[in-house]
Amino acid sequence: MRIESDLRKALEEEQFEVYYQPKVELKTKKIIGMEALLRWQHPELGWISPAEFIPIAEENGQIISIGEWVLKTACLQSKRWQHDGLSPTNISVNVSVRQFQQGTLLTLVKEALQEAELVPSLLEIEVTESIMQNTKESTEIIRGLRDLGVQISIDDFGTGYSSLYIINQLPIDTIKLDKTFIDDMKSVDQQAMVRTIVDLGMNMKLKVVAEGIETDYQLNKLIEAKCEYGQGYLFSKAVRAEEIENLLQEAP
Ligand code: G
Ligand code: G
Ligand code: NA
Ligand code: MN
Repeated sequence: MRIESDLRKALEEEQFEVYYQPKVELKTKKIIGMEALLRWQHPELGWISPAEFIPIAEENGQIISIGEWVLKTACLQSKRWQHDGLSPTNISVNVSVRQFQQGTLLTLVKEALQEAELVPSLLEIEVTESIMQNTKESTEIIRGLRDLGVQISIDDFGTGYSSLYIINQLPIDTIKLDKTFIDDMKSVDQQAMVRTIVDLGMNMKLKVVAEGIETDYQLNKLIEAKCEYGQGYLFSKAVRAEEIENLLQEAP
């Protein structure tokens, strides 16, 4: 398959770029962090969505080298923003189950932090509930990351089978309320669901970040539900690092 074979060249030929999507405090719209999101510009096919090529890279193992590159690039970028005098913000990086299973994640994270001379608490690792396929190993790795001082966030929260188990058993910092809950905020049932998850998060002393906020209506309903943080096109899509500098300088 074309994409699979071309993926092999993408790293060495520098076709990847890391984009950043701001994460904001909902009440003030103040930027409190960024999510690193990988982008691939194929020389002939143009932009290919990570939703398309990440699963392939997970399947054939290339996610290991790609993931390493994303993590190091994001850490170095975060440090560069600090050098440029922008106030430090938390940076989150998505990590696949496959990277968890590979056994070198802790070493890699340590290396990335050292290379960038980044304060560990500024790095957040985003994982999905599917890491629970390997409960014991995953729990150990998450503990190890926490011991380094790195933060852990559960992506697409509420869509997997083990949401409550995760909240109860893992030392995590943040849950990211999946976009599917936000899409349908006109429904009273969905509003109840969102309020309940936000309460659960608060009671467990977790940060709750709503994903995929696109309208003022959704924003207001989330604020009513006491959700404190969010991401979405209403604030900004994922943009290149240079554009983030403008956003941070404009910031109140
Ligand atoms: O940014 P976008 O909505 O196109 O991302 C599509 C999917 O690809 C999302 O599920 C997102 O989490 C995933 N993704 C984006 N960048 C990375 C990355 O660097 N590593 C991993 N593992 N997944 C990523
Ligand atoms: O799986 P993960 O949550 O990491 O994926 C995030 C994906 O959602 C990225 O591809 C990102 O570009 C996309 N995204 C972020 N904000 C919005 C939004 O407001 N609307 C839509 N449709 N997608 C969004
Ligand atoms: Na997400
Ligand atoms: Mn994510």
